[in-house]
Amino acid sequence: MASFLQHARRVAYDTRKADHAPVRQIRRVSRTAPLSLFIEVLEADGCVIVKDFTDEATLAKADHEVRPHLEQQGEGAKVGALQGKTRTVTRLIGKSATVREKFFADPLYQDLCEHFLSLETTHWYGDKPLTTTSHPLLSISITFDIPPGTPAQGLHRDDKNHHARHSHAESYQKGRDILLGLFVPACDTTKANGATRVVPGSHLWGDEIPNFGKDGKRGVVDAELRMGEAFIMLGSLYHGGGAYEEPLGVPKEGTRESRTVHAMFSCTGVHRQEEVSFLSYPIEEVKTYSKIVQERLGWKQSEPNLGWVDLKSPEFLLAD
Ligand SMILES: O=C(O)CCC(=O)C(=O)O
Ligand SMILES: [Fe+2]
Repeated sequence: MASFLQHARRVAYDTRKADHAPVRQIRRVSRTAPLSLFIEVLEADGCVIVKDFTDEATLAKADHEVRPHLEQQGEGAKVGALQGKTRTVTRLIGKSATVREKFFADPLYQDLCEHFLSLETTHWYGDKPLTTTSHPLLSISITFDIPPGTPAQGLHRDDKNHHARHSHAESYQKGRDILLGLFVPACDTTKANGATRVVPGSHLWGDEIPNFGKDGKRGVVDAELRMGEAFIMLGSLYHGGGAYEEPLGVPKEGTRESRTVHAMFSCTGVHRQEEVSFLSYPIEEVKTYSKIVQERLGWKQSEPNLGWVDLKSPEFLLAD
């Protein structure tokens, strides 16, 4: 297995072989598989599909909570990779208890965040060592809803927001990434309706101009997802929303035709969150959230000495 992976890596990432790099598929793994398999696939490919992440009833609940916010939206934002067509629901985990407690708080996703993003460091007070751990934070939660007539996004890395720098690597080194994303589709996503385009293996590329070939498709795979599946990717993976060129004539009853995906990104506990959680989620609402969500929003200090109030971890403010 290991040598097969090494070979596949060499073939897929050799940017000098410009024209015939094989397109790898995104691997699908069942949530009953050991965590180590998810880690192995993420390290090798930069992304993985969880086959049985959730179910239709849970997706229907999330849809019920999110859809009214979506339907209120007119023009989409023009910022970052967004080009004005994509409708969004920001501060998503405050608007949907289901997205928050069933998707974002999912133990598999959180375990992977802990593995890839937590930081453990030993430092010295004189000759006394102290080892501390900083746990991940939610960076942003947002629904991306693209209607027919949406062009493909330019392929990009989401850790651009944190000015991340990358050097070419033959194999994965823990600590390389500062973001881990979770995409939960609210409909089946296909090439025709703008499934996210991803470049498996590109998390090991450096910062030089990426080579997607003359046609811009080299190494690019459509992350076609069935409802109930989820897509997890490292923040250094090249990706972008796909094109939804023509209406397919398949809107759900009472809704506009669109491709809807709920996305959540976690960052390390020492990076700045994309959405300012303390201003996005009022304290009275945070008190009703599960403990893991409170912690991931920053209501627990990052050891040592970050995120304090009066030199104390802020969760005492949630106590009454
Ligand atoms: O809509 C998508 O599939 C991805 C959107 C995205 O990557 C972005 O806006 O940064
Ligand atoms: Fe992105």
